[in-house]
Amino acid sequence: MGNIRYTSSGESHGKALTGIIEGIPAGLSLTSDDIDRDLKRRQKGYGRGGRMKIESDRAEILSGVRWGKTLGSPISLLIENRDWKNWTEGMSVYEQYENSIGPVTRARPGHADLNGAIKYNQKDIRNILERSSARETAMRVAIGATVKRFLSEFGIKIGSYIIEIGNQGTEISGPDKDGRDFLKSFKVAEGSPVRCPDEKASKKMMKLIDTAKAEGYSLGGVFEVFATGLPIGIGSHVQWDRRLDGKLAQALMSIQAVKGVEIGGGFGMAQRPGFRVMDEIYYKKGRGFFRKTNNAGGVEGGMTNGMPLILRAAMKPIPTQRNPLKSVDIVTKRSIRAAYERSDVCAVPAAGVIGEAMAALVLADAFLEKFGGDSMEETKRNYDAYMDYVKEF
Ligand code: EPS
Repeated sequence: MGNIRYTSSGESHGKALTGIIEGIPAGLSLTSDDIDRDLKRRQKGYGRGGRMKIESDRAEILSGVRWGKTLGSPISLLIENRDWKNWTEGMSVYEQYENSIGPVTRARPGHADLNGAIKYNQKDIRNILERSSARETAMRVAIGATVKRFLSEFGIKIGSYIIEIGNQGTEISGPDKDGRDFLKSFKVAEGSPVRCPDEKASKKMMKLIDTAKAEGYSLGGVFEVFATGLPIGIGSHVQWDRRLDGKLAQALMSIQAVKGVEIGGGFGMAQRPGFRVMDEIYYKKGRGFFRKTNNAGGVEGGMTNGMPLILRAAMKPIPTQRNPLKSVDIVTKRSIRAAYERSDVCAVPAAGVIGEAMAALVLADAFLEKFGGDSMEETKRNYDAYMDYVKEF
């Protein structure tokens, strides 16, 4: 990282989330509508809890854009937390409200609660859970939407869909033959309440979520993120921290509750003989080099190979559950049941949208490492020249 830099701040029930992204060249058309579209997508999804009925996320662009175009300067964004109005005292920055609500002392297994409380020396777990909460991913999605806008200028499209919830999967997954229609799957998934491209499986997934909700437990699942239109040669083999697959894995792993990441054929490839794993190379005049399979998921040697990028991430069930698990009160040290106020039953559909944002940030950073440019014109000039060169190679 370094070509695109970004950071965010904000507590889950604080006043707002803020974010800054720097490195997008000058002259890119950008409006808050581009961002709000993805924010809305992240909020949807069957299985979300009461909080999403309160929030209606919108991003305000505070800087870095003039008359609808980026300036090349840092872009800062603000997303208000509507729930803040219920927490003005409990989450106040002023000390006079210190005793307005009691402390959270019952750590939830699987959450940041216990480790965070010990590490930061906090006897009120709220001081940890407010930031570890997946609420902050709203800002990741907003920041990610700005770079998706940038990448789209170069024909790069990024999307996601859900391929598993609990033990319910769909056949529409995994690497496939040349020409697999990612965009079509994406379009179908966008119309599904669980963001799954398979209508039959969608219904079964929803049923599973209904059962989990009724019985008071949470569910995980697997989402797939794809990117099409990537040129050959984004990322590099020359140093461990320039390998694109490594960066993508880290980016997806950083999403709350993600416990596994695969690229292309992923874990399944370990069981197959080599001749059933490698994507053989072909050449045709006019078309250039091409592959008939995509087990590599679009990355070989830490670089894009011109095939669609395919990433999968496995999300564990959300730790907060209506039927709380056994835990210990961090103050009294007595055995108790973990804390529960409200929660989502399943947030895998939302995690897919977050995965798109994280992948887009890695890709935009590596893209700018390759092509550079302080203005869109400059980046496009560099990109076009390289694409002409690749055609001639
Ligand atoms: C979250 C717990 C829930 C989720 C939240 C993530 O929030 P609350 O504690 O306010 O009910 O709704 O997700 C969001 C607020 C969001 O915008 O995605 C958690 O503990 O991670």
